[in-house]
Amino acid sequence: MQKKPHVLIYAPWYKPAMDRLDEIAITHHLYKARNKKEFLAEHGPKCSVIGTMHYCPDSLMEAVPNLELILNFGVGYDGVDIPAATRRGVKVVNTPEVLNDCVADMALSLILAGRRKLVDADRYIRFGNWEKNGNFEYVHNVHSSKVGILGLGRIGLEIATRCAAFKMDIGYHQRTKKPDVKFKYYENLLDMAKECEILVAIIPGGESTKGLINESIIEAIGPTGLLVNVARGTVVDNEALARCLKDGRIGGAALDVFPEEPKVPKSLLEIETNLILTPHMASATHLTRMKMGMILYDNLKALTNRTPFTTLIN
Ligand code: A2R
Repeated sequence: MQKKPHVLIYAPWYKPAMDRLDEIAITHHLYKARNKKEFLAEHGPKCSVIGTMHYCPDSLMEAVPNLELILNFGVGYDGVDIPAATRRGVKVVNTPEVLNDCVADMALSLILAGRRKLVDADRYIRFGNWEKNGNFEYVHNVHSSKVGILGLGRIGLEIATRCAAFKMDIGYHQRTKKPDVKFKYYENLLDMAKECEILVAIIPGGESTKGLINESIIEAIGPTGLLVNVARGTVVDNEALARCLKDGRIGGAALDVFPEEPKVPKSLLEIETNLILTPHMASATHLTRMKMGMILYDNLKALTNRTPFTTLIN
């Protein structure tokens, strides 16, 4: 019988899926340890795999000298030091595709809730304003509105399909024009922001996209516009967004991701209307999280069987 690999779990994921790893591996749960340094010193050297969610710096790889594989629960891997892994001959796998529909559903939920001001409307009733002040304010359409998708990749395309079903006018921006889609391509993000009423971000995080949605882009979305971020918190200049929301230079925003999760910038928390905040839950349904976990399970099995990894990044 083949020997089971030892896996260092840095950050836990969906438990029913993570528990399945115990069938084919011996897991060591670093996040549960009181003294992480001692735990790493004891278990690091016997592990050939690290399991994590979006994060694995070179220093963690250093503590696992026999490392062969990093299992990254999620499609985004901006927190995993890929160059360091490659330099060390370590393979990295992620969980693409199976979450496309879920993240797109969430993007649409945020578009609908943001445009129709569902969260503010709920508060309006709860604070007694309906009885006191009469009907809620008028809001903006979802249908017939112009949406600009920043990143028409796997998830972006699913968002576009849903926007089309809602009779929206669709455009997109990314670095390369897609030859096979009918949506309007904007070479320049600012031009798209000026023309659209809703801008949805669904691009990778990391240095190359940091602060891409800056104050000029936010202002260009405009006082009746909505920004939806289901990409990474770092993609938006959140301080600029808070300023623009405060003085009405942008109509609203709906954010599922933040630069230093689970912390949310104070400047955003202080804003009481026209801003919807959700705790990075776009792919967090039972079914999708199970599917994501099973991709990692299959890759771990591939390591033992010395067969090809299914979702190799490097
Ligand atoms: O730029 P392109 O032509 O490589 O298109 C990619 C686009 N993208 C960018 N667009 C504008 N400026 C950039 N600096 C930039 N970098 C990348 O993002 C591509 O169309 C899209 C990413 O698509 P996929 O690789 O298929 O990723 P997927 O599965 O849709 O996930 C997107 C992101 C993840 O990385 C997580 O951060 C987040 O959604 O959950």
